[in-house]
Amino acid sequence: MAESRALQQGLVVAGHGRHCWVEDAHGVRRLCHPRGKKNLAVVGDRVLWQPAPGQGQEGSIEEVLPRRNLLYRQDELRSKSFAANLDQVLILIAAEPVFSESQLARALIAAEAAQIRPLIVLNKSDLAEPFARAWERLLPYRTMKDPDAPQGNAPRYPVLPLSLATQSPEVVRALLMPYLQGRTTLVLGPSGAGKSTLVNLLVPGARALTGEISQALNSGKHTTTSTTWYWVDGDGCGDGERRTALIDSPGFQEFGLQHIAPMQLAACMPDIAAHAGACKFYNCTHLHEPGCGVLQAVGQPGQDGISASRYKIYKDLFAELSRRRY
Ligand SMILES: Nc1nc2c(ncn2[C@@H]2O[C@H](COP(=O)(O)OP(=O)(O)OP(=O)(O)O)[C@@H](O)[C@H]2O)c(=O)[nH]1
Ligand SMILES: [Mg+2]
Ligand SMILES: [Zn+2]
Repeated sequence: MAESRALQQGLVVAGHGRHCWVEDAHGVRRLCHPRGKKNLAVVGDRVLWQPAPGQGQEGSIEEVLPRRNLLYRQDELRSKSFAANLDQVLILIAAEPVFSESQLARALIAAEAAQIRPLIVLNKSDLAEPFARAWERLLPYRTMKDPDAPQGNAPRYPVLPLSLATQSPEVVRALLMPYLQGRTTLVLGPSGAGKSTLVNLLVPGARALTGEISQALNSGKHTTTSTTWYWVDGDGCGDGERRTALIDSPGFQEFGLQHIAPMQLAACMPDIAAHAGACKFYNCTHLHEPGCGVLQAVGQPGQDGISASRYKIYKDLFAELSRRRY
């Protein structure tokens, strides 16, 4: 009895209310219940668990192991964790429904704050006109430079066009696998962008519910209702090779950033940060100060300027994050 109930390491692959599905070293998944309030785990967490006595396949989570990172949003009233221990977040938006630039910017800021690298994919390029408009709106993101890159000219965020409805799985794989291979990637984006369609395409047998199916079943607006981990390379993997994983998530509408201090904002927006060094005052808020390098760069033509829409997002967010708490 003692041996069979020994603690084992597992990976949280899906959430289910307070409970979650944990995958063991053999790839077997079982429903586990958290012991106490402290052990609330999220997808991507490594946990220590043990089988529950006399309950067949179920188990209990005894400990959540320390996280490398956690991507979450903090709305006015609640905090929502997306997933933990990520290498990357793939922000999937589409030509239709028209994406909100503010939501895109917020997702990028949350990723930067958690030190998780983002990748932007614009889906539904088969819808030519709305796609052209969306691609144009992404110009500031396509041209944003990486202040950390040695050359100084590398883009901060890869921005890729895609048409999951019309491109073959081979074409999609050729385009995306260089970014996904050997990494754990959370697929994040608004409802209807095609997140589950992408997972189904890259993970044969995933059978994640997609829009058409939910419409047929007459269910609500959000097709995916819980976050789920998928292995992209099947069960077998080469010795020592890191496996590729994709995490499907429900579409988001709200994206609160209450966990970020207003003065931290500029550092999480690379196009703003690039000009903050030129400000006269070290504690410049970039809102009204004389000699502000950021204000000077707003609306400047050319690739080094800050677009008016990005600066407005900065200003509005600064006000929103200053209003909160205390
Ligand atoms: N025209 C077009 N439609 C697409 C494309 N990719 C996906 N779709 C459709 O978009 C709809 C939504 O796709 P889903 O994969 O369910 O979207 P989702 O992002 O998972 O949505 P939620 O689960 O609600 O967050 C479905 O009807 C898809 O068939 C595309 O490239 N072009
Ligand atoms: Mg979905
Ligand atoms: Zn300034």
